Amino acid sequence: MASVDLRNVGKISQNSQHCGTWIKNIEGGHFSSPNYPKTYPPNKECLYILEALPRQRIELLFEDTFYIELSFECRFDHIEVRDGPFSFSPLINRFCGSSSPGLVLSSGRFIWIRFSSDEELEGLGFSVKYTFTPGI
Ligand SMILES: [Ca+2]
Repeated sequence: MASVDLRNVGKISQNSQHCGTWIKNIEGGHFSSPNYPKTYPPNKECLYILEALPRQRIELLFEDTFYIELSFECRFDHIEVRDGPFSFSPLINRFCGSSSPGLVLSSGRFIWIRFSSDEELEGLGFSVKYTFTPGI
């Protein structure tokens, strides 16, 4: 884990729910935060790992309708996107607030995405369309 939200220490097992999926659908598709475009629940963590075919890259297009609780350095609620299959793959960015990330590209065939919300203040979340495109 890149960071620990100290507000949740000691409460991690309480109300903790997980979601997300491993996506290999070569036709592309989309996924969103729980309940989108209605408010996502608190204490939620969703992990998505996208896997394209060898020699492909991944293109993510975030919808303009986007809101994740805004905080300094997105340390509370956020969506974190990494360039690879692991939680320690190079960080592309961490997103929160009302401005949609728009287009995000991987350099290889994997992308790692984690959405996490803490115990208070929620938003409508995110929706993202993904496509797998021919690589370099
Ligand atoms: Ca929150």
